[in-house]
Amino acid sequence: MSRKLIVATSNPGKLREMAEYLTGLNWQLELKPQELEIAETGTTFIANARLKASEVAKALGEWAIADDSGLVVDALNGAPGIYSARYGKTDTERITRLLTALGEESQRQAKFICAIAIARPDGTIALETKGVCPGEILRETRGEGGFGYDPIFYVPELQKTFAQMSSETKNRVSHRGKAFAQLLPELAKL
Ligand code: ITT
Repeated sequence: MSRKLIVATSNPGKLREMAEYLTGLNWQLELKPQELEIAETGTTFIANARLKASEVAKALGEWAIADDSGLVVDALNGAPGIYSARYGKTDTERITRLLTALGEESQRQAKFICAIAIARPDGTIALETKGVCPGEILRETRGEGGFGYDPIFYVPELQKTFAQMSSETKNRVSHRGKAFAQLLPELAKL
């Protein structure tokens, strides 16, 4: 018998990627109701992932999975970090603000971080993991795929931005891909 797993996100790009990792497992995925919004009051990615998973699980009385992620830019002292979603109203605004903040700065190292938590129906945390993907911030957008900050996040080893990669390639190298690679064997044991 398959159990229900609520995917606790309102971000369609994230949802698509999360679903790609989670299909084919013995879990029946269901999206959280839109009106159920959890305030991200934590000060770390892990804390916010736990909070979202736990509150959604408790509210619905079901297992829930949440992802808290963001872009950490060295030359901006780690900004936008856990505030990546709140850095602007749209993806375009967020990208423009980041490129303006960096200006002609030559130190453009950055990393994407993804924390994932899975909560039991009573809100206790059953699993959590974190994945990191290092890269650089370009001076302009490149590529059409992906979502969010993907068009300005360049991975030197592949000589491509996340937005220029196939979804298979992004899923293999990304912060979310790394977090799920650790999570999936543990999820299978639950
Ligand atoms: P939920 O909390 O509802 O899941 P959110 O968009 O608010 O959705 P976060 O608080 O975790 O999610 O913020 C993540 C931010 O980082 C958001 O602006 C994303 O677009 C961006 N982001 C995360 N992963 C990304 C990826 O793989 N590619 C590009 N941008 C990403």
